[in-house]
Amino acid sequence: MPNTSRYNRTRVFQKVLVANRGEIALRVIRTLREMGITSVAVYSDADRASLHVRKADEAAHLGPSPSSESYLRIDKIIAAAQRHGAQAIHPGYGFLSENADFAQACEDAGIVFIGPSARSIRLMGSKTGARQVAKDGGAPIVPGTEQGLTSPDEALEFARSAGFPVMLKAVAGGGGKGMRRVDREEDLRSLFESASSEAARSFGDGRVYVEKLIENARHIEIQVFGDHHGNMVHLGERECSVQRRHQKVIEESPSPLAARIPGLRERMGEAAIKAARAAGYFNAGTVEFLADNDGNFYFLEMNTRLQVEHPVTEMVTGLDLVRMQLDVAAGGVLPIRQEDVVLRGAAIECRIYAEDPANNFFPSPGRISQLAEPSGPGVRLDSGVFEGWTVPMEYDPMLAKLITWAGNREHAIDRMVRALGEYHVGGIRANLALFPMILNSPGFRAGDLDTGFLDRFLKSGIDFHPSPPDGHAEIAVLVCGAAILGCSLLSAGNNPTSQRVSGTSSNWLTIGRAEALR
Ligand code: MV4
Repeated sequence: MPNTSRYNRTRVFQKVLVANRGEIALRVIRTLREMGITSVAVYSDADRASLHVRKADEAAHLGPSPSSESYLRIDKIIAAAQRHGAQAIHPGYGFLSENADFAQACEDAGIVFIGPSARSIRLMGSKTGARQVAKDGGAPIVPGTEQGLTSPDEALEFARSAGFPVMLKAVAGGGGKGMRRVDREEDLRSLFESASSEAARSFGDGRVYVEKLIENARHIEIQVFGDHHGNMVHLGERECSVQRRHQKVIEESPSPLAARIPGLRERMGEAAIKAARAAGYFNAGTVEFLADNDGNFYFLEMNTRLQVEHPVTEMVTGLDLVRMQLDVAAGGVLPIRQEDVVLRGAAIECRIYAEDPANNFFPSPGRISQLAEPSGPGVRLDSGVFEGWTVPMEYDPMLAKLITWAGNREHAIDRMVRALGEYHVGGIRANLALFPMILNSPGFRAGDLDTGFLDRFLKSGIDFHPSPPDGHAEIAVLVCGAAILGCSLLSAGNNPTSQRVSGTSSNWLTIGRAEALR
């Protein structure tokens, strides 16, 4: 019989192991169910009663709660896949998802790793290697060195010719670790040493390189997708500038900058494809850029996994990225060409963390005694929790992602504020109250974002909307909340007078403080 599948798969998976936990494990399990593929969950002691274990068809116990003894154990995960007869492993994000040795171990065991090749992961895992690959492929990179430096003198030589400020970065880096801004020549040596020793501690690799510092940039990333037959598309951009300490808080697609700069998406998309192609890339990947308001952009790094924020891309493209990952990993041809990719409307994602914004974002694990979840038009909730469940302290404190879609950005934001109003988490602290303040700030509404946006917002609140728009009196209360929240972060609770900036107090904060003192 002729193969009439438009995906033209050369093999089909009957059973797939999901090497992850929480909301992303559930996300993958849901698509497996839709595709008629049997799912195998894995879990640690702390996750015995977790949702991903309950929702999977089968489950394999890995070991004790620490990730190092469970979700990071390559040997145990491969053994579980073999025991259960899984033909493929989906790594999710975090844990082993960008571990080239894991991808290689899967291949060696005859199991399909649902992601790029071990070689692509390894190439992009070195930040200088990634810069080299991107540059050779023809993507613009930040001026800097493509090799690790052997001494601070080499950094000084670059800084003198390129001009200060510069950024020292770890070759093995990521997430801001081993990264130092250098403004003055006299600081370079000591900052070089501290960057190098932090890199050695964090990555077991103390090598450092240097780049020109790009000031007040946006973090915009391009979703790319390749198959094993040389086809590659990009699925537009995500604006991820709203972040704190290298942890993203709000993401959206399209980027407000793309509406202002005609052709930006196409130029960034083409650059992303060039970088990915140069790495021989296939499956889902994300190319990160720093971009300025003039439409200049520079390759930063490539994430060789499905990302936390992939749902905003799914909402505007109408695609299921996990289904595409599975089809492509099974040898299928990409179901779309570039001209088929259309971004429709706008989507926003808020990351809901078990942490207390009124108490310096202190983690707040514990039992969820009450849970009310939002729904309705244009609302998607990717959650890994349920009422009565205890959030373990061993792992990332992200509880859920709330995503809204609407015909345009303004409506998507309105919808997000509405959905957040339906959301209640009791028993533990969550960062829910933070979002309406950010979302309703004039800066966010105007799309005037850069990677310093959230820090400035949390610090001041003073710059934010002195005169709320007509008919939105409640925004004034939220503004006060931002000012108070900002001051409470600055004062770290030591200066009671500084918390009363506007003369009013915010109710949620008062309640939050009382509960925090219990
Ligand atoms: C930069 C930069 C400015 N100039 N590189 C932060 C984490 C790492 N992935 C790269 N990062 C940055 N690299 C140069 N040459 C500013 C940042 C940066 C940043 C980047 C993306 C998202 C958030 C950020 C927050 C602070 C700094």
